[in-house]
Amino acid sequence: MIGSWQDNFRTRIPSLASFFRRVSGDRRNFAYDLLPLFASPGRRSFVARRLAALRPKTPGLTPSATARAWHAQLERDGIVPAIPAIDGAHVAALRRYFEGIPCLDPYRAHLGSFAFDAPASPETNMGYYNARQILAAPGFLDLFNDPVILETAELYLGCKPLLDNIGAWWSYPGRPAAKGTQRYHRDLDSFGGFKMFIYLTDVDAAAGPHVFMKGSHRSPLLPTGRACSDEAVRASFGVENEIAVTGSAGARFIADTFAFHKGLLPGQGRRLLLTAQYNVNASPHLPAPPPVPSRGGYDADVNQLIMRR
Ligand SMILES: O=C(O)CCC(=O)C(=O)O
Ligand SMILES: [Fe+2]
Repeated sequence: MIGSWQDNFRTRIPSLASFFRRVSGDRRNFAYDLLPLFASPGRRSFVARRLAALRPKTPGLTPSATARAWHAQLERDGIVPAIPAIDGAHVAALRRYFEGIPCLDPYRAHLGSFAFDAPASPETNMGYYNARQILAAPGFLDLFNDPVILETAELYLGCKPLLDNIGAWWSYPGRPAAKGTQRYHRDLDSFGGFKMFIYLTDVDAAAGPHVFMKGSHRSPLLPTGRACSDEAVRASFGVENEIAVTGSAGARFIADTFAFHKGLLPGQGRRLLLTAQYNVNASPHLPAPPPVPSRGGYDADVNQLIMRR
């Protein structure tokens, strides 16, 4: 299960000097580096509830019936696999946008950036866009400020969420081995939260669907911080609780990625995914200071990591 106190401490903190250096460089590293010490669901929610008490709330929140239903499903399963898709014209605009800008394999950054359909090497499993590129995508803020999603997040966290940790990447087919997030893992980005995922290509069983182990978000079984085998995850949680999320381009789903999950290595077809996280505390993943100039029409608390006040 979870390792010793010392092992957990050292996961992100090789020395106290490096910890203080990282925290003085970016305050968000304080919680992030200590997260492995709070890797059990009980300890995480203990801290998350206390952090939520300090965060802003929507006065007189009256969540829609849909948000209440998604919240209940998220509590029970950790995932809401089918929420209404985004419209076809928006998907097409996003596809055109991402296909027109370069991406990068951070594990082979020396190979430089490349076009979406020309990965830098046969060993390049994924081609990533950076936060600034993603924030400039058409309609990004509207997509991720969907009022029903924000209501669901406030119900789940007990405070307004922080829109955080945005990502977009291609997964390339036919690579020799699954790598990184293509193997079962838990995310340890914050004390509580969930991600919204949007497929921007059609994703069938062969095109690298997201695979998720229902219920594992509330379980202390198996370690955090490293990939686990399919056998270990299935033995712990039951193969009947494993779901693969397929869908056409534009399909959306939300998932508490403290649960075991992975994005399968595609057998055929490239997969393009867009995602962001709704967190109770800030992760250090977004560039600081907030990259987007202040603008009206969006909740300043929810968007404080993205948008200057
Ligand atoms: O590629 C996927 O479907 C999952 C990626 C992942 O692990 C994550 O976004 O946390
Ligand atoms: Fe993940």
